[in-house]
Amino acid sequence: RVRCGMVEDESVDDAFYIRRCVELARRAIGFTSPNPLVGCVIVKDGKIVGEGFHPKAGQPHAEVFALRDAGNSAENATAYVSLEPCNHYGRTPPCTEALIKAKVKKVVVGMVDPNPIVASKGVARLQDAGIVVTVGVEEELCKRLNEAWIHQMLTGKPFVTLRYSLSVNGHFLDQLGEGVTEAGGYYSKLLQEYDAIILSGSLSEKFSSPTSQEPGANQPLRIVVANNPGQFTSLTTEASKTIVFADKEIAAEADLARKEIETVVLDRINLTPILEHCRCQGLCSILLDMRGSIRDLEELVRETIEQNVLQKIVVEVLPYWDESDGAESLVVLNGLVKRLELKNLRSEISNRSLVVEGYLQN
Ligand code: AOF
Ligand code: ZN
Repeated sequence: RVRCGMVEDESVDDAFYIRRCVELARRAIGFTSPNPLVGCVIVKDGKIVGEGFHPKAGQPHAEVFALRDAGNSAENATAYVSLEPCNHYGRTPPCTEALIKAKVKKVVVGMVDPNPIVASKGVARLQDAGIVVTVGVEEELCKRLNEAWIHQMLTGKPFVTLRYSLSVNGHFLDQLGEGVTEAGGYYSKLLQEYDAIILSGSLSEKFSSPTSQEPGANQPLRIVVANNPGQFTSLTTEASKTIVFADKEIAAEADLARKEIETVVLDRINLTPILEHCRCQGLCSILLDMRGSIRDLEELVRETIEQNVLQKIVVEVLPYWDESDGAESLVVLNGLVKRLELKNLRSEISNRSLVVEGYLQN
């Protein structure tokens, strides 16, 4: 376990410790939903004496693990938490009471908890108990850590991200199998962050296995959309659960009832029942992956934009000029929207590709 050594000026280093909290929280990526990722460190005399993170919904919160780790050293120490400590009895008891009982003298909070049952009540409870509280340190980083959870908490709707890969001449490349998973690669890491992934049912078997390769990764639920007659592949794998949304024709043609694949048959594939399924299952984040034939998912992409439920776009540009047979361009989505401006852009360059991501809202 990593311990960070002596730090001379504690007040200047609040940001440093909150960044450490975020680092710890990230260890549970893919496992905490529908709860957020949270990390906590306990610092005394410029030294970390306890660390913890929230491992899974139903299990103790980050603060409890960090306090346990610190033991008696928590007395008169400062607790750093990436998310405001909770003040409610949920699946677990309130963290505010645990911090008060441990006699910490100060709490530094990355961001206020948007959950209406917490929403600043945790801060107020700590202050009432005489604890000094600082709120809003490395706030943007903490918000990004839980962007999907925050969105779902504030809107009651899942966070939807659209993803695709392009050649340098603007053709979709996923049907060629580019951007497939590799441990440490952006796609493998991305998959880990989502509760569900929506895929076309007409992917060839060769490219049909979008599985995160990160060690011990939790795999997203695979939502297969089957609306293209004659091309349906079931995408069954041992690694992750699959549910198929099929239109009537495909369901009959592929004889899905007999194949023991969980299937929802719709007159026509559309976004609403898919999002509703995710909401009912407590799935907070969905990756709409335009892998395979873009035409299969075109309608869904249109609907996400028309219904204003698309939050984020992730585009991978691969270093190829590609004019091979069947190469398709973004033209299929023409006329969808005049102009969309992505905000809060981020990019990542590897030797294989350039990944650009941005948000539709601020
Ligand atoms: C924290 N630290 O590590 C987490 C918090 O059902 P429960 O008891 O797990 O409560 C879930 C809510 O508690 C969750 O929606 C969020 O508001 C907060 N999560 N809070 O102080 C943590 N995981
Ligand atoms: Zn808590």
